[in-house]
Amino acid sequence: MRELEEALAAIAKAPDLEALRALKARYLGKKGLLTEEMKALARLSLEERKERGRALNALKEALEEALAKRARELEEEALRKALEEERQDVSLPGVRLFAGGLHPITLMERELVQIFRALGYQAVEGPEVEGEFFNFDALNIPEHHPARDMWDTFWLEGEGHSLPGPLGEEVRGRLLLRTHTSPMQVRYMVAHTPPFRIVVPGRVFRFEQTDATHEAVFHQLEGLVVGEGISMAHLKGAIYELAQALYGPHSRVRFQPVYFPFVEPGAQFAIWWPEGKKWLELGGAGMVHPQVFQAVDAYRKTLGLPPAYEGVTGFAFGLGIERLAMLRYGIPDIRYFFGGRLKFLEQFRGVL
Ligand code: FA5
Repeated sequence: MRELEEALAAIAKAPDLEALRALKARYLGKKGLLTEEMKALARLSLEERKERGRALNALKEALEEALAKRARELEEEALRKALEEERQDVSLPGVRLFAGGLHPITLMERELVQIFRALGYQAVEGPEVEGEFFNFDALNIPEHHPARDMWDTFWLEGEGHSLPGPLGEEVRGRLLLRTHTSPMQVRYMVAHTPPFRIVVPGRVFRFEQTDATHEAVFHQLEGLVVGEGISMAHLKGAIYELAQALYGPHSRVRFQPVYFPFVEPGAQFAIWWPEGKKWLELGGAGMVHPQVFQAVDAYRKTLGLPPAYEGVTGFAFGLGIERLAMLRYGIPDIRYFFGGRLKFLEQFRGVL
């Protein structure tokens, strides 16, 4: 029975379940030692077989019991270890989940659009890559005219480009990144007949040095109202309503004459910010220049459309969205908006 003692000792010391399985196969498996012994019984006499058989059965039971015991021990040990290692401290503070947030410029843009929607304006958008004709020529800014220098331009390389016009027609010519949202005035007028009121939010580009209040990429909101009898008074009224909606009943508006080729008379306008006690220069405005209406009707003619802008007048304005957002959110430098710093952007996201 020395073999038995050895076997029991080996089982009791089996380091893991795999070693235990190997031991089981060695003693009790199909070709195991005990199985072989059992087979050998056949060669014994009846008397010997009985005795030896009983002993082997006892041995088998002892081995099975030892194997089961060791298996239980190993499983318990594994469980204990897992519990120890994978322990969770349920008293630790949880991880905060953040929802996405809208960019401050998007928030400001939406607020502005909402204000004008309430006044009956429709919001439309236009392409950022524009044709020279829509960004300049049709707006009464011919090539070589000094007024072009008002907008330092990013030109797309090469000649002979084409882009879709207001009605999807192909327009050939030099391409640029629009320097203002005003080209949408032309596109919209070509494709629609007055009366109408629109605002055009969008991104614009200027080949400019940046500083705390100037970016090369920024956003504007264009407004255009055309119809019979539209006057400068309507323009003042629109900007006044904007001031009231933004800064309440104590806000005021101010207009000063200024030159833009596509309006006559032209003005720059400012809104009184009661909280900060200062005037905010917001943008340019004026009455749509007759040359612009003529350029639009001439373009309509090339598309086979009848003239639509004889006998109407209109006003237009264009304001910078970043300047307003800087005040709204207390942002000291315009370059933070698109500097791509998470620390800045994270201030505008929601928390779940
Ligand atoms: C224009 O772009 C004209 N299209 C505005 C206009 C529309 C006049 C319709 C008449 C009728 P201006 O270049 O001044 O004008 O720009 C308008 C506003 O955009 C400025 O008042 C300012 O608020 C903002 N802006 C201009 N340049 C920058 C810049 N580099 N960075 C940030 N905001 C700017």
